[in-house]
Amino acid sequence: MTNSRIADIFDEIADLLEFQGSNPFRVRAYRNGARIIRDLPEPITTVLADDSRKLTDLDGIGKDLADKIATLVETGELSQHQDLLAQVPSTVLDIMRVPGLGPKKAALLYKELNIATLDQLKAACEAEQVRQLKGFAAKTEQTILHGISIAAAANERIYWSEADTVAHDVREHLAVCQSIKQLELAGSYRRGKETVGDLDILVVSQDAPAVMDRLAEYPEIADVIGRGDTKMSIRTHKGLQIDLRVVPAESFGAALQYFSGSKDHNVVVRGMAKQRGLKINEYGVFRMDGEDEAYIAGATEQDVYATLDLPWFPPELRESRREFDWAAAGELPELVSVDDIRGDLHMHTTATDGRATLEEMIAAARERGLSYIAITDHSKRVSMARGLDADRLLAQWEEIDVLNKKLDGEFLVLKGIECDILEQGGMDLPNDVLAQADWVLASVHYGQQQSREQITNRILGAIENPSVTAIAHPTGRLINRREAYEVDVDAMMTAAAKHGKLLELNANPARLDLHDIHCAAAKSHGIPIVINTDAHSIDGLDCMRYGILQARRAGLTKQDVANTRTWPQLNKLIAKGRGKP
Ligand code: DGT
Ligand code: CA
Ligand code: CA
Ligand code: ZN
Repeated sequence: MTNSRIADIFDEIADLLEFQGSNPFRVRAYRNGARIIRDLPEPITTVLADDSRKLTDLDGIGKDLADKIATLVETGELSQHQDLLAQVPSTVLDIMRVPGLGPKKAALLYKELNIATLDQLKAACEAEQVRQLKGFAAKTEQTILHGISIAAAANERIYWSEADTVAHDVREHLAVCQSIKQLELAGSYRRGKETVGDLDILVVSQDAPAVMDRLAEYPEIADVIGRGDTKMSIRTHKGLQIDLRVVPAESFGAALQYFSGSKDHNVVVRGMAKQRGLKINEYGVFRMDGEDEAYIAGATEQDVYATLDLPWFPPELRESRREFDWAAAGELPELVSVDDIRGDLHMHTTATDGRATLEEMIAAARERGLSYIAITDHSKRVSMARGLDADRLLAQWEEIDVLNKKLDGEFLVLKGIECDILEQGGMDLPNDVLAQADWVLASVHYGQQQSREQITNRILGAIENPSVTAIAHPTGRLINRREAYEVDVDAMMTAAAKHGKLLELNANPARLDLHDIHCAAAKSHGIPIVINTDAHSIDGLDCMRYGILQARRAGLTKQDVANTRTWPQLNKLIAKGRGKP
């Protein structure tokens, strides 16, 4: 049982207890437990399997929690959890997860209006019954209705980063199967799409039953959806479907090409094949020879594409956007990769809402092979995160000066800030302070419900400010949770190009903002993109690769991404926008 599965069960117990109106301390104990387990750097099963170690030696894990974890790992369930699930209608859990609702509000809806399913909730909102409850308003009904549609979508698609965890896990599980000659993940996962509907696994093996038997033993399996001679579908506890297909070696490339998609990309490929009297399917490329079909390729993707005089396409480009035009012109871009990145220009420390200190972030960034970072804690408007006022910021910069001296050119820490763009417009810190920074990100965190005109004007104001270097997470979307705010993206880009400002691709897997299509638009405006992790912890620095995938989907090259440059080169790039010659 994985750490994340254990954490999910504890969170669910907390939700169910809260729904029942249990003692808040008990609720909090489970929530804390969930957080601790989710953040553990190693699988908890490793600790359990090691006789020389005890769970209670881990930070924050007491006797009670340790017993429950041991029971969960040993038996796969916890009686408390089962009891609670028996007491509370399972559909109520869906209601708690609607954005804007939670266990408490769900309890009220259940008690007062007898609402136990999403359909009932939707109907009650539409009948304007919900607004009559204490703590609910007419506007809440709109929010709930919107939330229901988001929750429905979120149920169907998970973040790429989550799919990646499962992909590695299941790959490792299957690896012991001796008959597997090749294994590849296909589908939207391979294309690096920001959300994934299901995982598609392709295997070369002479012994399909053995591979399927092994998949059937996957510890995270909830049920087998279907099983045939060469294909099988399962569902995990988290509700993720995994499709497995076993193919012969001579079809592997064709199957990989077919099941990597996208569907639109493949429609074009098949059309081109037809024009040449060829047929392409998941088994190979075939030439029609009278009544017969002759196999001409299929072992590798390169072979398949070569029959159409096409180059091999990086999976991230296979969306039938511009890849075929690029190929025809011989101009397939050489996509940026994570190794090209030299600096990370958005991260937080314990000075505000980060969990690691300045020194810890520096050490972690060096370990990851970066040569410079910008420390960009929040400004004071973000009071929840104890945002910095001018004095605290200047003090942090003095600390950075000292550290840079010690680093002696081995590594560079830039004096930065993530400065809020205020609701009424203007920046949250005085210009004479911002002007002393090496790097200034401007962000919209508050007033996201404002009109398109208001938000756009606020962002344009920041772009025109000579102290600002880049706009962070420019559209404010949170995948599966919140739509982008109403910003006129084209006006933002026109202004950014004019004033020499950069736009961020925030690599947090829930943000990926700007997204691929906007990144491609920025490129055509001539705006360099800066890919930042927005790390709030050491692990957060590892999000860079999610941003890279999104950038690759946009067709960005090393040249298009500002932080592939050395700091002196990058500093030169932003100097124009900062009014410095
Ligand atoms: P997802 O799972 O919704 O995130 O998206 P995909 O792209 O992984 O879609 P999926 O899992 O339904 O199928 C994987 C690939 O297999 C898909 O990208 C293209 C191919 N494929 C699946 N079904 C069809 C089909 O009916 N026709 C064609 N041409 N291709 C298909
Ligand atoms: Ca899929
Ligand atoms: Ca599938
Ligand atoms: Zn940030």
